[in-house]
Amino acid sequence: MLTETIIETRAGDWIVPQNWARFTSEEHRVWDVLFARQQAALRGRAVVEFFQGLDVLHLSKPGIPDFDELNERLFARTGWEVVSVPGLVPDEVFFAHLSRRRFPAGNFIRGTDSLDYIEQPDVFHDVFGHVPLLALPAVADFMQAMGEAGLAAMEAGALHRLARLYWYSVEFGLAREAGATRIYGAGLLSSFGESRFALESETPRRARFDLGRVLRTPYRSDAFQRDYFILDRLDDLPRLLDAVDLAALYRELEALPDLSL
Ligand code: HBI
Ligand code: FE
Repeated sequence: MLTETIIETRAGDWIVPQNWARFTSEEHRVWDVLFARQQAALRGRAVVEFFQGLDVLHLSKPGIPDFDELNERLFARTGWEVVSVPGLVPDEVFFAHLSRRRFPAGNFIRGTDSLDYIEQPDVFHDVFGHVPLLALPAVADFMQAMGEAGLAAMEAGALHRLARLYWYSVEFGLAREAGATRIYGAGLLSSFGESRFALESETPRRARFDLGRVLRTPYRSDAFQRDYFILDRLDDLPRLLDAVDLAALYRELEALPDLSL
């Protein structure tokens, strides 16, 4: 236990070397299968900026991306870089990284036997789902603001609220684009089944994005969402938190019940 604690303290930022050379051809093949399948599934479903991000970051190159190569392009565009982590990291570590334009990405990939379900965010969810839109200034700015808002929410004992905002935008967000509803959330971009479900199923509720409502809507992390929120446009993201006193809003919402799932 002591050794673990010492290691954790020394690696307080939980960053581990990606050690890209160790990936096997089998692991690279899993990435290629997931990439080809998801790119086809997202045609006409993802915001166009997602495909532009894949392009400018050369993510169509076969195999698991080498973060050193990826970071040269990503950093040049928006000052973001991907750092390699062994899985879910503690909230305070996660949001601290975001606040410094560092995106924690898994240093492993799911097995061929579990292409459609992952316990922990792997390199496909993190890099295919989250990173392409980090090449877009509006999203790059919003993600850094989310890091800062996450740290402030923890201070205010309101992380569960901020986590909902993160969940219904960064992970499962929808946005209007060219007269249609499109996906921009990483959890949807990287999910074969839910990328269709979110746009086409009759089951979930889809509402125009409203910050107060999002902060009052619980979510589940083990099933498709029951609620999706739609931005009028993706470019509204960096202004979502403008002129909002989140701490005051958290206090106000304490007096109100959660909205039913
Ligand atoms: N750690 N590696 C990693 N990736 C995440 O997406 C992540 C995390 N730790 C905390 C966290 N997400 C959540 O608290 C946010 O989803 C709100
Ligand atoms: Fe994620």
